Amino acid sequence: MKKQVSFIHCADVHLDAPFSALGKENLSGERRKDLKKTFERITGLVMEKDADFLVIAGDLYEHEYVARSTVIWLNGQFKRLDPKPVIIVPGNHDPCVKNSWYRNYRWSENVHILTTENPEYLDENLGVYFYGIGFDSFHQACLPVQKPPRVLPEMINICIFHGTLDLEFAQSPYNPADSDYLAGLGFDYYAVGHFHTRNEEHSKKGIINPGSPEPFGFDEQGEHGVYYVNLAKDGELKREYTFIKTQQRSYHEIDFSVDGAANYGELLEKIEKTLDLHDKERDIFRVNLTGCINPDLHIDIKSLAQHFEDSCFSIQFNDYTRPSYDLEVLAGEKNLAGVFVRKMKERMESAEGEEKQLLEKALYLGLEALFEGTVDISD
Ligand SMILES: [Mn+2]
Repeated sequence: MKKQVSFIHCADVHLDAPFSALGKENLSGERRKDLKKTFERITGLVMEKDADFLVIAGDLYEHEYVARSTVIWLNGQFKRLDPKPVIIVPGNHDPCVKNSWYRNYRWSENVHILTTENPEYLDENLGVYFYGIGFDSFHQACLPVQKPPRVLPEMINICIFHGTLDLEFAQSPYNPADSDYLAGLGFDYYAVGHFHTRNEEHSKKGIINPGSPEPFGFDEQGEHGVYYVNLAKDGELKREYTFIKTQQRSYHEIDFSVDGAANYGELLEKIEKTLDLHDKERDIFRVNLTGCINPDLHIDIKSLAQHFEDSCFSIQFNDYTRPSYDLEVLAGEKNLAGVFVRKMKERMESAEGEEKQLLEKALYLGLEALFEGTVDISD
């Protein structure tokens, strides 16, 4: 007896996520369109590879934000795959609560939603047994109590799990499980979802997390995509998996030293050159300005952002620069600035960590106030 199947495994699409961190409403709207394009790419991959089915391991949409029009569009995507099955396990952002779209919408016939009440789906045609461990509420501090799996040796057995793997989450656990426990259940493949960074660490046990197919912030800068998986059972199991990048845009956080910029024009030019190393019109940037700056050269991060607004999809600046005062010289002076610098240096010497940083900031703001008569603390 020989069994062989191929499928696409995705998770954490988060359709209609608000992207509130992007600020501007038009940008967050663009990002929501990106998510749809990404999902179209995923269903496109199922067709292109002529895969047998699509597995979605939770957080397909955001229950609190998803629009009816998006649900209708999503069902259209599923219909496009018909008769190839789509197997869904609800995550903590799209849990199978009472008013869930999973319960209250007439989905295309090829869609199978595995819930706590009904965690199994046996596809006789394909010879695959599916078992899901997901969410029927927004938070589950331990695994749901549900019908235990029955792994069928003559079938290919796939477990779809949305939750936290191998982590001590003392304060905020979401379906916590350890990889040895999962592996012990005896499935041939574990389609995991929840963390947005891809993880193949336990691939030898058949446990894979593709991460989100689209990144959602500056803490998700690596490659984002899905897995194309091949499982073959001929006495023994053969597992093959390939990562496929699907993201529309990337996030870049860049530390940029202003050292050596003599004037504003030169500063703009240097930033421009750094940005030119990337796809400015496509990607999302956060530029952290560091280093010492000539006190005459004021940095206004709002007008900087405005300057680059038209040539970049999204850009924001943080100002971590310090004015280049000569503290040694100032401390030797017999005036108010001299006394201030000496006192602050004394306090900084006995301080540590965050307090020290705060005192340093206070020192520079104090000097600015003394020399300029005014301080800009709007940011
Ligand atoms: Mn999740």
